[in-house]
Amino acid sequence: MAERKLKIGITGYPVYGGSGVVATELGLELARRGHEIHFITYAQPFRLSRFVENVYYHEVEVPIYPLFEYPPYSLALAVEMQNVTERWGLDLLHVHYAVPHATSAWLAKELLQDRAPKVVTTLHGTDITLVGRDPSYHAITRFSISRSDGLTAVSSYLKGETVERFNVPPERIEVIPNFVDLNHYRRGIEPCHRHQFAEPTEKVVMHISNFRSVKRVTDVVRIFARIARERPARLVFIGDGPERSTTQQVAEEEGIDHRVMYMGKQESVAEILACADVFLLPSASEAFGLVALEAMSCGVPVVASDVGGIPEVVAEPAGILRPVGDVDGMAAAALDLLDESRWDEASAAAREQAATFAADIVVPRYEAYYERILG
Ligand code: GMT
Repeated sequence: MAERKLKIGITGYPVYGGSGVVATELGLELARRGHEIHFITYAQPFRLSRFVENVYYHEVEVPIYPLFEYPPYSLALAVEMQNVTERWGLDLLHVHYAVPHATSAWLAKELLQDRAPKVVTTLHGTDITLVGRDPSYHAITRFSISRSDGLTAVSSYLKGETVERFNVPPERIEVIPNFVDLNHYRRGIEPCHRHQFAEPTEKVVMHISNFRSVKRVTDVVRIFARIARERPARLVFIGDGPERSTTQQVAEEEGIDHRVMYMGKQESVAEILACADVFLLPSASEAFGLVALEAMSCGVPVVASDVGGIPEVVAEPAGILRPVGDVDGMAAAALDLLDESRWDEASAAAREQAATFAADIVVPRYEAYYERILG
């Protein structure tokens, strides 16, 4: 339990992506530790489907008007942050993903003046490496993060990118990695659905993503095709997005489409992940790779790109990293990990490595950081 109970407003993308998952899970963990949490977003966070003590949800309403081709969500969010802070006496606003949340938080502070709470912004990835660097957003993102009272990044890699591309002094950024609930993400949870995906003699290869080009999902298919040539296996995809049809096309070209299963978007992935034998993450860029951590927590060894923050999360013998695009190397690595002589050790190492990112270890680091910012 925390020593001082704080009132914290949390904003993130409620329905998509790892940054939204982290924002929601952090809020729930903090609430469990006795803090009062106010989610301020445009939709109910997708992992918040039941009543939880100490947790409140404030929906940001964005009125539409014929003049608005693009309704100004950032403004409506700033006003809701102001309202919630005034009404509930928030100590802190913690925003996840800088664009546009850090800007809305700065506006809320301006509106509140001497009643303003402290603002902490957590940088997650493309808010720095892609979207925030776009000339349309760079100046406002740089300004807004420089106005945040606290800045955290999910990996040392992302901190380095922020220092370099946004000219932020390194001492302004605290690296606090993402975390995982070891009790929820684990092997052996019932019911295990493995028989839904594969015959007992087949290996289950898995990938979860939003099928954006940065994930290189067609590499997943090509890696799998090479695995399937050597041993009986199935590929299970979870998630959906723009590259889905290209992926199906490549699976047909490789002659393995009958071995591929598309599960679409799933609210809860732990019980499916726990059925996997190896997880593939061949992304072009990844600030952290939360899904690799969740897989490892389920005792699933990972084959991933040696890029961005991934080496801070996945290390041998829990997984194997290969250069981006090295489809042959990743297939050989997956076959290595799937080998009966190696799998048990890799699986145990994956779980052990995931334990170093346990919520119980990481969440207190956020609490300590809040205390520092609040002075
Ligand atoms: O930046 C994105 O692509 C979106 C973001 C998200 O909301 O899923 O993903 C980033 O944040 C995750 C949670 O911290 C990280 O695990 C992902 O590695 C990171 N994605 C990228 O850097 C591409």
